[in-house]
Amino acid sequence: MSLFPNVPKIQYEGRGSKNPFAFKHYNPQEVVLGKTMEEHLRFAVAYWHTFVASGTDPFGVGTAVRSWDSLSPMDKAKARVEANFELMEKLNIPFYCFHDVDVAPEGATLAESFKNLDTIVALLKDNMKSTGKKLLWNTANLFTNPRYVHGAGTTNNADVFAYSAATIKKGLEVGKELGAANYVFWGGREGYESLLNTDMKLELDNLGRLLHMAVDYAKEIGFDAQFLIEPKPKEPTKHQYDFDAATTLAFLQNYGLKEHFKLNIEANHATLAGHTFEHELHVARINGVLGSIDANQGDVLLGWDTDEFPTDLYTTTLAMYEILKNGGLGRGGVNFDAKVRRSSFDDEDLFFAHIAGMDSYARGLKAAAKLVEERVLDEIVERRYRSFQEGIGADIVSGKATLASLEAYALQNNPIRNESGRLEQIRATVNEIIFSV
Ligand code: XLS
Ligand code: CA
Ligand code: CA
Repeated sequence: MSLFPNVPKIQYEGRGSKNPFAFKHYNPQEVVLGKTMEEHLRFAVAYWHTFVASGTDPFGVGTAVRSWDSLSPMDKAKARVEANFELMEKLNIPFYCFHDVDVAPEGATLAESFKNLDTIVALLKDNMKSTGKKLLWNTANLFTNPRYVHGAGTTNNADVFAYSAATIKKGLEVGKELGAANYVFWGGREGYESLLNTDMKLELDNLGRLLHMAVDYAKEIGFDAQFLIEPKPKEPTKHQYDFDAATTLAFLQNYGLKEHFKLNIEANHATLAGHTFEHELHVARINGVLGSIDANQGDVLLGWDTDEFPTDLYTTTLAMYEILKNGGLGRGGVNFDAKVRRSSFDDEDLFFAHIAGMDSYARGLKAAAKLVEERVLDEIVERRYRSFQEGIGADIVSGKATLASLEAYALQNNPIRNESGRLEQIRATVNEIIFSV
């Protein structure tokens, strides 16, 4: 039985198609820089936004109209599994991602929650087998339930720490059972509100301990997923410990975890941190930890995590540029951690939203490929830094220069000349490339 009877299979029709149920740019088998679009992009559906979110906001209840709305919690969970695989099939999306509580309702006890999860995981496994769809990543939700009011791995309450550890242990077992390519840690409640009642050092040490336990356990059970940690600067906590890529990297290095983790970089989290998405991707890339992305966008006029579907071509182009420069995302992918607007409450909107996001990334990929192929930015950057290729600059880079040798050089080098950065001209060039593909 179809849960989305009004939606046909979405095909690539190309630029100029007026069919809203068609891709205009995402052509999975089209080869770009030696790989198909499907291989480059590794799209994933975010279970929580697409099948669980109902459109609530601080001023109103849900608006989404779904066929499973009136079912009991377990039946609802089962219907959502069907919906997930039908949507993936119709949109030709190969991967999905979920938190434990997205797929199965929490029980009255931890044991009951695990039992519910086992039932649904078996169903997910059957569906994955029959459809060939894969799990990009799973994760444990350690932030929604009131028990996490003071944090999970960074709580003041050791009982909550133990509960969190048990939940992560189960998450790793589920990931293994479903062959997840990655496992994500996003510390929603891992932060603090005020230093007046916080032992920051103990909290961070405990978080380091928890992540080491997870690394050890994954090894013990032979779960070889790539571990990912996802930075976010605020919401829900005022001071989030994993503020941005650079902060998270320092944490991983301090606690001897860098070799076990990469980063899952989300666009909206980047902008909340006061960075561009490409900045965060770049920081991760040059440090060798760019693992996966949560593809969405914020709203410049709103200061919160709106998780909109990505449609800004400038951002998708520069994001894909970083990904191409990274040599791809490896086991990672492009996960649509994005939700339809509250006013887009029909089932069809779920499809239109994914089509918009997939086309925007496909178009970004094509533009980025052109930037790479024609070495547009490489040439600009190489030219701009050419003073480090010879003379005194080469001495600095090679380590030959000392303060004394630089003083001797500077004393006789008058006047110093700088060159224009030509930023407006460069932006116009990038615009031309985005228009042209
Ligand atoms: C919330 C986060 C979350 C993570 C997974 O803002 O984006 O959804 O991706 O827990
Ligand atoms: Ca995310
Ligand atoms: Ca978000």
